[in-house]
Amino acid sequence: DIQGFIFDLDGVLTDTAEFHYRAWQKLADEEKIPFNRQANEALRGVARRESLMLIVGDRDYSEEVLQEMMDRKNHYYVESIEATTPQDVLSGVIELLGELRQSGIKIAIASASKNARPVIAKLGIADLVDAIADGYSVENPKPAPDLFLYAATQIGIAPAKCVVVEDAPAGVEAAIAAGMWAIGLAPKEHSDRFNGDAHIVLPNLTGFHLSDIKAKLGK
Ligand code: B16
Ligand code: MG
Repeated sequence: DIQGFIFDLDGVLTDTAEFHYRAWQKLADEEKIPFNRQANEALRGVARRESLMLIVGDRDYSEEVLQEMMDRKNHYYVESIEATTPQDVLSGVIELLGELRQSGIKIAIASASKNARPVIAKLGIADLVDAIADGYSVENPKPAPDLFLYAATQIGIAPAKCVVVEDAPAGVEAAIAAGMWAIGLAPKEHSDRFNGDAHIVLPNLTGFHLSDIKAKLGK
């Protein structure tokens, strides 16, 4: 039976995925590197350095220049999350978190982002979860299972009893590698994003209940 829920942050609990995209786009434009919204799909949920490497491709930059680019992108991103408020929690999230807690389910947030804690604080949801794993928690980023396994340890629940909610292929891959159940969130036009790897694909968490998840997973 399901005893733990692990939520990704960007693109699941709030829409900062759009801010990450705009910050990378600005950097790419400044560096005259071709990049667009479609290319950004490959960066979804991917950690900062790995994202930059996907953008620069085989262009040869020194470590110092790469570092400066990551800092610049992060500066743009941090600026854009300044104005984040509890209003930015996505629809259905507060209801689901409340229902999970009432049912005695342990809850963690597991984000690849080094900015996860300030975002969670601004959203005002820190008290609704039992543990937070972020971009500082483990060394190997998603699609490695490490971050989710770390989160499961933090809430004291075996991986096989955890459900992960993700918007990124790299995140769903990480959840499967961790031996967990995976719910993938994607708009209808991108519902094939997870290549059939997610156990459940939903457009968003609006109106979704623990009982629906248990029924769909046969748990
Ligand atoms: P930072 P998630 C991920 O967060 C984002 O989806 C991804 O776009 C970002 O590059 C990554 O965090 C690292 O973020 O640069 O703030 O450390 O989806 O795992 O919550
Ligand atoms: Mg995400």
